[in-house]
Amino acid sequence: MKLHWSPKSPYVRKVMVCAHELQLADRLQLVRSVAAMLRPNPQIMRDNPLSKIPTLVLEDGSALFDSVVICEYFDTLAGGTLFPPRGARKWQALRWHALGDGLLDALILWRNENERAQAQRLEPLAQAFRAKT
Ligand SMILES: N[C@@H](CCC(=O)N[C@@H](CS)C(=O)NCC(=O)O)C(=O)O
Repeated sequence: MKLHWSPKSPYVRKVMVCAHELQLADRLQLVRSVAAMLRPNPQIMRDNPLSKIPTLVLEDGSALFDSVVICEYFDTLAGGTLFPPRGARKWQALRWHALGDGLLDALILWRNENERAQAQRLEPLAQAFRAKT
C-alpha cells in the first residue's frame, strides 16, 4: 500500500500511530508528498481530488482518505483490535477521534491565521480558536 506521507502532518502521524500499533507499518510504501492549501499537488490529486494527506492507495489502485477512514481500514485489515466494534464504547471512541481531529483542524487554521501580517488578522477568529483549543 502506498501512503501519501509527510512528517509534518499531524493527520499523517495519527495514521502512522495506528499502523504501528497494528503491526502494519512495514506494509506501507511512504511517498513524501507536499500538501499545501494554496498549492494543489497534481501527484496527490491523481489519488485524491481534495489534494490532502494522508491518502492511502491500495493494491488495486483505489484510494482511501481521510485519516479516520484510513485508521478504520487499518483496524479492519488487522482484525479489528483498535476500535470498539459496537455499542457505547464505539460511539465514545468515535467522539474522541472527532474531538482530536477537530482540535487539529482548529490549530492548523489558527496557525495559518497567525502567519498573516498582523494588520490582516481577524481578531474575532483568533479569539474563537483560542476558546476552542
Ligand atoms: N480531515 C482530513 C484533514 C487532512 C488535512 O487537512 N491534511 C493537510 C496536511 S496536515 C492537507 O493535506 N492540507 C492540504 C490542503 O488542505 O489542501 C484528514 O483527517 O485526513
